[in-house]
Amino acid sequence: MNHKVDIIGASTCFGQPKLGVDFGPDAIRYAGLVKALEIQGMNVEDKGNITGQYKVDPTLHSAKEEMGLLNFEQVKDFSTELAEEVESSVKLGRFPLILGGDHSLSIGSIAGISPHYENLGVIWYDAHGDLNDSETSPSGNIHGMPLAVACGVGHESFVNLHQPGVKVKPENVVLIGMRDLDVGEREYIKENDILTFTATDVREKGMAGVMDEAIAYLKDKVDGLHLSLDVDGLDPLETPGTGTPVDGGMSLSETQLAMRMLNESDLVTSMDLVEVNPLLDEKNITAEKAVEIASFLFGKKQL
Ligand code: 5AB
Ligand code: MN
Ligand code: MN
Ligand code: MN
Repeated sequence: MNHKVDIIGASTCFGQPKLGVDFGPDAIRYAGLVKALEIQGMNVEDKGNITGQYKVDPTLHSAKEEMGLLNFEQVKDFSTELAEEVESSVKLGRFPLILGGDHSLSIGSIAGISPHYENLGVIWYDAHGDLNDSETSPSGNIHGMPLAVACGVGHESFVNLHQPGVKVKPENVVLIGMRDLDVGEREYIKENDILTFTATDVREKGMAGVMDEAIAYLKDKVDGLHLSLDVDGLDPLETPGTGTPVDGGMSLSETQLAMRMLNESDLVTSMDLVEVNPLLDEKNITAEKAVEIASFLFGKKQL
């Protein structure tokens, strides 16, 4: 594990209609992220927040739509700025830990990371596949599209953001925790044979079995591994402060185990920790759990 960690706050809420997720990075800081990582021996630099040039518009619910994409300009502008910040962190040999913010931010984070690898792997830990495009999306919300964009599907100014071309090959992607996939997403997963573990697969095989398979699948073919963790991958009883909760999710202890196994694999080179919305939370517990999850990825043990 790279011990040099850059914390990059991705203060955006334009990928979905609920206000407050742009405060996620600060909520995670207030829950003690920097100290928790320093205790694990990390050299942490907090780079502050990226906000993009657009002001958050409280009338977002009537957001402007362009070709089936809500807040298209804002997301594009934000992602471009984030990609630059993330790339400069990777260039310095540091581990970018990107705090969200809604999941559309991964358009920018992955665009900044992927130029540094021949074969970037991605683990998408989420209730959702985030594999929609403007045609398959039931909502027009771009936070349901970033993984499709990374795989080269979607509006060309997203697909070619920061650097032209496909950022991640579908065969280098593993989905974990899936339990709310749209029709078009299921088709995309089948057509591209993406290694997928649903929430019930996790029940059946156990998290250790799932992570063993995921790590074995990725380890010899990728030269970098990006973990994109949406807190709605966990059950809403664990992480209520998120915009699109889905019942039947992973527990904190299953997630801790997954993070411990990833730490031991020594494969992970960057992470998004996203969809924490303090306005929907109870006493900041979702941000506290986000800190716990990151701590386990960076080596925290219970004994
Ligand atoms: B999240 C849905 N598939 O596209 C859509 O939270 C939900 O980043 C997307 O995973 C959820 O609107 C996006 C119905
Ligand atoms: Mn999700
Ligand atoms: Mn997501
Ligand atoms: Mn969500």
